[in-house]
Amino acid sequence: MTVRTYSRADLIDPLPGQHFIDGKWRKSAEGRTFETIDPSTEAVLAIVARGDACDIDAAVRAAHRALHGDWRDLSPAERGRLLFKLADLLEADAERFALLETLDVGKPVKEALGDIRGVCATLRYNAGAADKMEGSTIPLGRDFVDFTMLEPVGVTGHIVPWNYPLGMVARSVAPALAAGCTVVIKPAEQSPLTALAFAELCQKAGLPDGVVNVVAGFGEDAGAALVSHPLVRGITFTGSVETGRKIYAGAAQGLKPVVLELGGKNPMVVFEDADLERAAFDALDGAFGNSGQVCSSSSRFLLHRSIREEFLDRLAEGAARLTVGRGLDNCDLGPLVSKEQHAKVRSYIDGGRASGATVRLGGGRPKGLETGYFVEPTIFDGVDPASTLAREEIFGPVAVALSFDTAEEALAMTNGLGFGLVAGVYSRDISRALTFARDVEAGSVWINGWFIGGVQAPTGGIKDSGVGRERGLPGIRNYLSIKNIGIRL
Ligand code: TXE
Repeated sequence: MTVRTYSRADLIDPLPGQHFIDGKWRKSAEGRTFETIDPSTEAVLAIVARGDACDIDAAVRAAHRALHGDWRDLSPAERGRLLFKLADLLEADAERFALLETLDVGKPVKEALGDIRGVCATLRYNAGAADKMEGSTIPLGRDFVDFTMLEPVGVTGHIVPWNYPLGMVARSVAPALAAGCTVVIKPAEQSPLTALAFAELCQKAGLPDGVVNVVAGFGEDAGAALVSHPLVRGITFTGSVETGRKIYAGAAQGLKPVVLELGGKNPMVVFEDADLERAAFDALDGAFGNSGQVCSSSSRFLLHRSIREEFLDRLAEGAARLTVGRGLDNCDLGPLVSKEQHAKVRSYIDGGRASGATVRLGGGRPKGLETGYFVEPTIFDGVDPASTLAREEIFGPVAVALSFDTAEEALAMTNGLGFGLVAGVYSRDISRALTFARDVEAGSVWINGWFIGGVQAPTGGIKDSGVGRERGLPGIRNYLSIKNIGIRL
């Protein structure tokens, strides 16, 4: 797909910077706004309505009305058809959405286009599954008929992060809609634009007013109000562990089910018999793709001591070739999303140096990029496994290398953290790889590849990395409630 040139004004001006509630653009009840920043230039990109509990209440009530309106009367297949149509409209408008994403979060346009294609795939998967979610019959004996009906859980709240702004919206909203729920989305304050544009597109696709609502704003006011609203019957959140704990606690008060996808510190374990060319190639995208702002990034390299130098040489050679620049230019890595994220990553790099780890590559601001939240692809070697560099989620383009001698040691290092999102293993010995996969504490295990998966494959974490699974059919079941019906004959 080639990128036609839109001016900034073409992209930003048609969006009124208001919430999308009940099929209409609406200012905040209190008239408050906030600025969204272009992380490539640090300049204000757009002024957006800042929602609070009043706006959330209006959105949730609209969603609640829609739940009991025309939407309820559509058959699952008809809901699916609307989602297919939405995917077609988005595909036709992919370039605009990708450019908006690039301006808002800085990612290279080619990546943003990939994200939008991923959103189309997500919509289509869930569209196709809408009329295939079946209940079951329960064998109670000759004198009874007992069966289950699946019903939408109700209005669901979706609190999304900024690393894949529309991708994260679609990941939970598409299955919720396929299940027949109505939704209120709270995009991240760093990246509200594509979610707002998407809500308008939902209306164009024919989804009834109030089925998809978006309230822009901050976590502590709009996000928390969504979690505690009594008419919201389920919460899906992707973000930090700290905020995930707050959301879980808030949802518990209202006894609401949650899906939480939190952080990771995902080990790529490379054994001495691995295909090193493959592993180092995957590691480039794994560690530096989306500037490392990926929950499932390969953020810890556990390298068998005998191949460690060769692996790191290959990785450093590839990373040195990555171009860093503004997302609208044809670069490999864009800036980090925000000043705060930039400061966080910088402090990990400084702390890593101070802890005695060796900077094998990068560690600074790329030359010629004096403004914008840029960080060079960075590789740390000689890292103390007990250091924060080795244990905490950095969420930036920072690869951290540790060594091991035995499989037991690699497993202990892998399972020794609170996180349990993804673990990867590279070995030509399938028995060794599968033994590792069996014993590792993670929601996903990838063998001889990284970022293996897609909309069909469930994803999610254990331990501090989260609760529940998204994608695939389990992703739709999150939004369906089981009703059991028993009949005495
Ligand atoms: O996350 P938050 P932040 C990790 C990553 C990053 C760190 C901080 O390590 O450096 O989190 O990022 C909303 N009630 N991930 O501060 O706070 C908020 O408005 C309800 C990993 O951006 O988790 C936003 O919409 N909502 C991650 C969303 O939560 C609240 C992706 C995420 O914000 C809230 C992003 C509250 N009290 C960051 N407080 C991943 N797993 O992919 C905030 N929010």
